[in-house]
Amino acid sequence: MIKRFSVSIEDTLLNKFDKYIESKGYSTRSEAVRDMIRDALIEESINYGENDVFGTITVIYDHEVKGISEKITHLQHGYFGEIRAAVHVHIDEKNCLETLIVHGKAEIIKKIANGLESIKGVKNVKYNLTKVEI
Ligand code: NI
Repeated sequence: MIKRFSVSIEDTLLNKFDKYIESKGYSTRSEAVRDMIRDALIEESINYGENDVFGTITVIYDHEVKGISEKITHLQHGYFGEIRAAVHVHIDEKNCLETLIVHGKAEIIKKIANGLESIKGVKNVKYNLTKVEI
């Protein structure tokens, strides 16, 4: 069931919002507001909820740093329950990119990302979490 509600908002803020949603390709404000509400609730649920989350962790590292590949593999084996898949791309002669597809408690996923980041030779780690439903 769809419900309607009205929102009071300053002119300038509404103008900025309209430009923003136009740049994102929304055809109505309602569509944009619904997506923003969903995003906010998912974000809240990821950070403070009890249920498992899905996500990716992307790592960029220099594979020429001594022992780095073993350290990364060792860390990943410690979380075999959470790491569902891994994709490895050789960026150039020395740099590698690895994306892990993960599933589990958000705090454990963040722990994996932090663990990877602390390995010497790892240049960048980014993670992205989401949920099936809110
Ligand atoms: Ni590689």
